[in-house]
Amino acid sequence: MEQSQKKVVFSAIQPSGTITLGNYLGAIKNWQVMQEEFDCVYALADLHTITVRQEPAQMRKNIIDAYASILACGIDPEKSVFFIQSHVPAHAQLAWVLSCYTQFGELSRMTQFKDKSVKHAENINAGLFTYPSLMAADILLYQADLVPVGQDQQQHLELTRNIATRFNGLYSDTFTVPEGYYPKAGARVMSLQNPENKMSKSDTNINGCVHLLDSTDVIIKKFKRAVTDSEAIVRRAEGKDGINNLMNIYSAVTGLSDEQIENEFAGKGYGDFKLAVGEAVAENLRPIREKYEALIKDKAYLEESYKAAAVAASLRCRKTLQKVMKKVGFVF
Ligand code: ATP
Ligand code: LTN
Repeated sequence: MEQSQKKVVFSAIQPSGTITLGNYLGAIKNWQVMQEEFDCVYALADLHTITVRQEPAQMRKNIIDAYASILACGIDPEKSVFFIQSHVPAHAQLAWVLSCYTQFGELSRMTQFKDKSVKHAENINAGLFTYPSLMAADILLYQADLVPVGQDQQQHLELTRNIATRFNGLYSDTFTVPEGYYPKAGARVMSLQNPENKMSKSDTNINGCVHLLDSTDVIIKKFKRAVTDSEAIVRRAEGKDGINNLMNIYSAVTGLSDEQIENEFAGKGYGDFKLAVGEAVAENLRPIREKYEALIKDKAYLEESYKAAAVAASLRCRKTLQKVMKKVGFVF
């Protein structure tokens, strides 16, 4: 097999619900661009998903839906390896080892852990706490150079870099220390209803979150209801969280700069702007939705794709896992 000189990219997304506009603009859109230039490995992080209690039948549906949605976004199995994390046991194996090289204090500082502990106070399980060690294993298994993620994952990525550096220091060079890769526009898409919070799959206010598979009508309605402010001038400024968010989204889907957007809507009200953003987003997502509708009917193709990808991913990470086990002192 040709082992290319291209940089290795790794990223993953949890199949914890239907994919959102935030996931698309903050992550998947970049995945698609990067596969043209880099050696890309992408995963559905289903092991991470059970850190929050899931209903089994719904979880199975979410995994297949997310797999088909991401293919529909243009992730091409001929260009990238796109697999399901639980199909490659090396992830759980390396995660255990790395959890012994991750400090309690480091994990305690993770804001995602703190946030999710508040949100799921009835189930603050050990997996939720050691989540970043599994994420580090995902990335380090493939010797990734670049990890495209939204800004909310920056802290986990820094921890991954610390774990890799620590391990390399103890046992000589073993892991590539990865760099985060953050998209400019769309890095942090906020809720349309509470623009100080990020748009999230698990948002309880359905109007706050645009899903990848929402119909054109639903998308436009959600944007029409987006929370703004009382100034009625389309411009980026501190304290205008709602408008800033809409400008980010509009810029991410149209490629326009802030200045161009401000000029386009000079003298117009928020109603016009919200409609324009809704229409632009709906138009952007329409081909994805159409492709998804076709893919989700073809279960045989989906199964064939994720099975082949699991074999490819397993082969790629075998050497790194072996190297780690040997260095630590396990007997072969
Ligand atoms: P959950 O609600 O279950 O926490 P989520 O919607 O926050 O899920 P993740 O699966 O945690 O999504 O994230 C997948 C990818 O999408 C990550 O790279 C993350 O940084 C990115 N992402 C998630 N939400 C946003 C957002 N609002 N804006 C930009 N990027 C995002
Ligand atoms: N924790 C990430 C999903 C994720 C990931 C990864 C991202 C799991 N493993 C490895 C990048 C690299 C999230 O919740 N967004």
